[in-house]
Amino acid sequence: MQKLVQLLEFGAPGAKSLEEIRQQVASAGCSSKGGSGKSSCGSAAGQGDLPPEVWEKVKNHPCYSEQAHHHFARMHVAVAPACNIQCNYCNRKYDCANESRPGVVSEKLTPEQAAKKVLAVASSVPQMTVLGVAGPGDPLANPQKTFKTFELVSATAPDIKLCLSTNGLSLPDHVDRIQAMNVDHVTITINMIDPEIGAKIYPWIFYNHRRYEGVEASRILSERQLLGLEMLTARGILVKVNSVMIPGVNDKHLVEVNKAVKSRGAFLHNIMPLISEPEHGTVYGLSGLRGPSAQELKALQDACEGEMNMMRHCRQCRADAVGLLGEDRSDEFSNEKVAAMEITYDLEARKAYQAKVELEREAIAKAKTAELVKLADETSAIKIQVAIATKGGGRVNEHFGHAHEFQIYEVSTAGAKFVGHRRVDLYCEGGYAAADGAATIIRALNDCTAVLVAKIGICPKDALAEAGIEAVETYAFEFIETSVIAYFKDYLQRVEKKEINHVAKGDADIRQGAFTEA
Ligand code: CLF
Ligand code: SF4
Repeated sequence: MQKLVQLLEFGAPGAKSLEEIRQQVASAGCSSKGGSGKSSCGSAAGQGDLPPEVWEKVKNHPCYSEQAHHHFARMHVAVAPACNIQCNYCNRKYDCANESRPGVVSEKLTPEQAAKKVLAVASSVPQMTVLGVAGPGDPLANPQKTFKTFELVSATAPDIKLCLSTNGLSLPDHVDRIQAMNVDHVTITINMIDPEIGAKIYPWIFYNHRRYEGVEASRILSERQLLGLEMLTARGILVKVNSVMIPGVNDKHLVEVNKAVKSRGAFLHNIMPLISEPEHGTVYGLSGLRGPSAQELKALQDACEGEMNMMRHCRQCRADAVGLLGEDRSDEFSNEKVAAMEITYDLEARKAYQAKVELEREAIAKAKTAELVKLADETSAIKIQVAIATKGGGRVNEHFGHAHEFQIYEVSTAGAKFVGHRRVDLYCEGGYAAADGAATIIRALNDCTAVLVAKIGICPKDALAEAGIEAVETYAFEFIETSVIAYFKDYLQRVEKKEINHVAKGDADIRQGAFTEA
């Protein structure tokens, strides 16, 4: 293992890319003794924008740092099945919608199973830096299981950050324990501060051994959420607030929620789109309430951004998600597979991987600054959105046909900014183009001027061009933000020379429905 540490720290011939390093750590980390023998088991603020002690807490957390989400992964363990409230966007046979997309949890875990799974993942996925408990119910409605899991993990894998997500009803009762367990990151889902609006979201809560309904239930919930938020921030614990944007119910009200949570010290606000389909069996799904469009969501996030940092890279993960945000490797770590693994937890190798990522991030920041200088003389008021096919690492490195999602950047003469992502169905299924593949992707990217890809075939390229989206391979394997800025500079020049017309784009779809097999 010493050799591996040296390799990670100093590089070695033929093993220079992070991808190669990841693979080497994976193959050295753990193995499966399954029947087939050994197998692999495996926000926009940056360093200068935050106080050093805060940067230390967020720099490797994929949800709290937009930069980090290109490089670092999280995992959830489904140890918390019960819930103490009912949300109209949740059907308990699906994941908690506070922190997840609607897909069933494959397996519920005991704390002991969860701790073993964490070690297995950490041993083979060096990018995994955060353990979150996010359901499938509410972690603090299952405090014994949640805290036992944290206790076991911090004893065996002390470098892993602990994170939890709660509806907040029980939060004030557990703040001291959260602090004592060094849980530095807590998410509270706050969808309203007005109980009248709350009554349209929460039919009931169960509190102090009794059930409350209507406005009274939401008044208690809101008071407990805001009290919990104040108690956490007073202790220096970073709090992210998640809000589900429910058109016609709380969409306009969320600006008020944003002000209220900011004034109480929340670090980050994550406004997520309602996911609502009849097949989910939720009250909203069955009543036909729709989720917001991409531009409706963005307009609300933009309206709140002057107030505080907005998270725009949330993937509404499953309560048993494993991997980079946007990928799901939970299948590789089922109870059965984890039980058969030989686990070697190598803290030094993990640290070395993280140090290597730091160097890559510095290179990305330097390249971005250099590219931005080239825009210094531009005065155009044009602003466009560019979609990126990426599989991580902050590079344009995914083929169009293999992309499960596209990252969306807004770019103007002020620079490039991550503004969201779009989940899509794969264009290529088993080597063949999906029947309606290009059409659904075009609907998801309809507000974008271009898509930057590692590679794309002629058919989808032509279909995109017909829809007014330029597919560009020029920046294959380059850094994303540098590429977006370079593309924009070129775009402005072509508009100026009248080679192309700048056209304002329309709205786009946010993918609804369950991604149970992403
Ligand atoms: Fe999990 Fe949530 Fe912690 Fe992240 S997820 S408990 S803060 S480690 Fe992240 Fe997933 Fe969005 Fe949650 S992308 S659903 S915000
Ligand atoms: Fe569902 Fe989570 Fe709401 Fe509980 S808090 S009802 S699990 S979305």
